Amino acid sequence: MTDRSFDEIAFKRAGIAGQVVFTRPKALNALTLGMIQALAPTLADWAKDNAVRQIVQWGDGGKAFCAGGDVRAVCEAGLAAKKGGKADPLIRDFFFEEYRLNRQIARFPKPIVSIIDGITMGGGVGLSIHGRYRVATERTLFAMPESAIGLFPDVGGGYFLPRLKGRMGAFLGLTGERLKAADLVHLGIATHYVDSVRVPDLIKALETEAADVVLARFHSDPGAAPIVAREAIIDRCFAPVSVEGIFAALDKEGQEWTVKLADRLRKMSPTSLKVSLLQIEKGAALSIEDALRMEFRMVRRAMEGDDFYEGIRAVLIDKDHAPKWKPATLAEVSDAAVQRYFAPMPDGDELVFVD
Ligand code: QUE
Repeated sequence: MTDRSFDEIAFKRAGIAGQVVFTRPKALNALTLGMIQALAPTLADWAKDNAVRQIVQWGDGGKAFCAGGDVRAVCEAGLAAKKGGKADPLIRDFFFEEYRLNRQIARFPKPIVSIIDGITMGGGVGLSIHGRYRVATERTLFAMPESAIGLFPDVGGGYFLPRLKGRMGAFLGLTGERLKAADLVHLGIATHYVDSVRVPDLIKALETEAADVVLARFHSDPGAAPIVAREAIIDRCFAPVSVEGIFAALDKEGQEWTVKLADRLRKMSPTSLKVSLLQIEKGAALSIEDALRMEFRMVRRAMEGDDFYEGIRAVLIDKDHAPKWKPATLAEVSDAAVQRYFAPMPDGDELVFVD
């Protein structure tokens, strides 16, 4: 019944497991609206199906779990609409459906095991972080890189980032820092570590045995976490409540690492940095639903601006990595412009959840 195949995602009931495979390896399994629209109803079926005790999801191709949302398609739709064509529903629907799926995963009544073997960024983080278990391997590369494309750490970043220890969430959300397995286990982002050669056996075991038991048996030590040596500096430098304050703190620190980090941050969208920092501050007190509702307001404002399209052009289309942000400096990003991202849209369109 729930064995369904689409060209970008596949589902299989195997023993006590519902299996989800992302099958767009050439696009690093970046999440399309079609994948979201196939996954959401399948999860809803599995939630009610007593034969399904747990969910396991992974990516095809050995390179990525899921590299993000298919933001290139959203960008193209947005640009066409800006050129005077009619508004493409994809711009709104992609994020609407994606964030609802993030919440469905967060509230899912059965364990979800995400095998984050390879690139796990942006939208791929949203598919995995809200579930019960994340298994990292030696190939895992995890990041919330949206500030580089004029966006902000969405898919529930407003919920999970402020819940990481110290100021780690602000650091990850603003810089897009890429983390490997040992750091992920240390921070609690990954719940387990398994060498990638053992992943097929792990998936097999999850067909017959409860996830907690299987994972405890397969887990091994990922080694020392390099981030530990930097936690104190990160907590100091990302404590300020303003982006200008963060730059001042990094400059004051004056180490080779903080100088490089500040240089990297200066290449990010100034609007994204300010909006993201406020998102993470506000999100600390929000439920997952309220955080996602906030992010849906934010993303619709981002689609009205210029930085998202310029970021996609610079990073994914022309690949010159030289975006021309508007505004180009932090000083030009007014408080009013930042606040607008958090206000309801005049059309009254809000993210709504259905059970
Ligand atoms: C920042 C991002 C994303 C990114 C690169 C960034 C992102 C995203 C992709 C991506 C990667 C591979 C694909 C694809 C998109 O790259 O969110 O379609 O095949 O999805 O610097 O936020």
